Amino acid sequence: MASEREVRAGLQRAGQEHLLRFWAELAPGPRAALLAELAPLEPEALREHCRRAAAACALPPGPPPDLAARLQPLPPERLGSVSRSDPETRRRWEEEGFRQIALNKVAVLLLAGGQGTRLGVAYPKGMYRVGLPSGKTLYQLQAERIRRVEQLAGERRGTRCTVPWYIMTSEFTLGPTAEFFKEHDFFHLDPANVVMFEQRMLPAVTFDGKAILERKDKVAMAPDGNGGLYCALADHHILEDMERRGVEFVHVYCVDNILVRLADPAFIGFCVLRGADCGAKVVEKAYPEEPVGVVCQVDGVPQVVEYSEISPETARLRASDGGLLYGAGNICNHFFTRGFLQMVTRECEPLLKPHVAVKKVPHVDEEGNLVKPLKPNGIKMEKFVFDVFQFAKNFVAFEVLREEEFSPLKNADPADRDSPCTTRRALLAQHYRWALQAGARFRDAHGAWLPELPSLPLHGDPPAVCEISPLVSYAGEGLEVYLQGQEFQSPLILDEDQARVLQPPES
Ligand code: UD2
Repeated sequence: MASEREVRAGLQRAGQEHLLRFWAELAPGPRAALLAELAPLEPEALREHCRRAAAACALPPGPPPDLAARLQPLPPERLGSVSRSDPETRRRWEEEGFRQIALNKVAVLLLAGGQGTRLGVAYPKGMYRVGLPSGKTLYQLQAERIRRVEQLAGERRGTRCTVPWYIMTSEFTLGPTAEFFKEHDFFHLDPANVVMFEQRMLPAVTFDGKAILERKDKVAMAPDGNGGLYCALADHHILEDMERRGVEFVHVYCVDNILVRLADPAFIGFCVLRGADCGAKVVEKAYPEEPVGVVCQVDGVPQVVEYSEISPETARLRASDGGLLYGAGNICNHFFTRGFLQMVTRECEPLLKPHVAVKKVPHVDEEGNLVKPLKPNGIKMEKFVFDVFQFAKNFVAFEVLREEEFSPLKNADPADRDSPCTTRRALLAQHYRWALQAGARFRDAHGAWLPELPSLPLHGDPPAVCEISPLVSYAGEGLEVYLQGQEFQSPLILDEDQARVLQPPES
């Protein structure tokens, strides 16, 4: 453990000695905690971090003035599309994806270090229950999709296979996430195949480049963004772990999309058959201001322009067919080859430019009083996971259907978008569609038939409550055996292990 003197010398070099200004009044415990927090901050990097934050803040707000002129939509040859391809092509993609999974060459990597500020819960988002009849959390749904995709791949190829689950956490999420997995027996996954690792934290900085003290004995730290992935991969030797397991392809995804298809065979297969080193799933943006990045080209190079960094005028531009010109919405589902990740972590990570977010950061004033600012007073710097797309040799995008694959949980109820209510509805509507497609019919409590496709409303509650365990079906497959030609009354829960069909008792 570094001594006070060493830490103080480092802080002096970084121009941040004020972080020790309450040292004299701290008890031994808080002193040790503060030293432990400060010791890993390398002086030159800290100085540079604070300098960059202040410099970025001095720039005028909004996107660079010339950005619009440098943007272009992604050329069509880089884009695959589920809805615009024929069944045979889709089958080939899927087949290839399953083949790679069965060969144990595919891993999934969850980005779960975020603080979930908008949702406003004090625990990691993956532990959230959106109110499904089964009471499942986002983590449980994801774990069960991993088990099911392993099973499907194994059955096709007559083998047993594993999709390792890497989970990037942060200081905020590691403890509770690890605890939650233990409590739930890793959702029946082998713990040896669930690898949690922690991303770095960075200090929040004032507009004049000083790191902020949140308490007398604590620096205001925040995770370094989901692009902190690349440092974290190197810090924890994760790529070496992948290599030992023979993993060649990694599906990286964010925690909050209730419909996420882990290790999606179609996406993996498409990327592999295209020889891509890097890929992104996209959906058509629902409306110009939707908070998703836009997959496009900047100066001819594939990139994502984040929703916070595109001007409203550019976001509203229309193409000749009437759709949004920049309509390829990033859903934070990425494909990387291990080789690409290796190259990025070794060579390109330092080139990633941090993004600036101006926030209200609680802090202590000169006298040591706690202050909850009413207006933004600090800068948080984050790297973005997709900023490595620019280094790809062969980047592809894969367009999927929103109603099948994207419904993120961002806001607390009663927000009208991306809330527990909208995500629950999206999942239940999907399962209702799957059940109808498999030949089920539903009656309401009075015995009247409920509507069938295609008269289903796109928004609002589905006519019947129907929840299908991911252990029974990953993407709507295999349901005929339980549902074909059968009548059900809402709610219908198609349960896992024994594939039980749970029905309310006859009244
Ligand atoms: C993300 C995408 C956005 C769009 C949207 C779709 C980024 C930078 N932006 O925006 O383009 O695809 O999702 O829902 O990817 N996280 C960490 N560490 C951090 C910060 C975040 O692991 O330091 C994780 C977080 O736990 C989550 C994911 O990254 O799983 C996305 O983070 P977010 O919810 O803050 O991103 P959002 O919605 O602004």
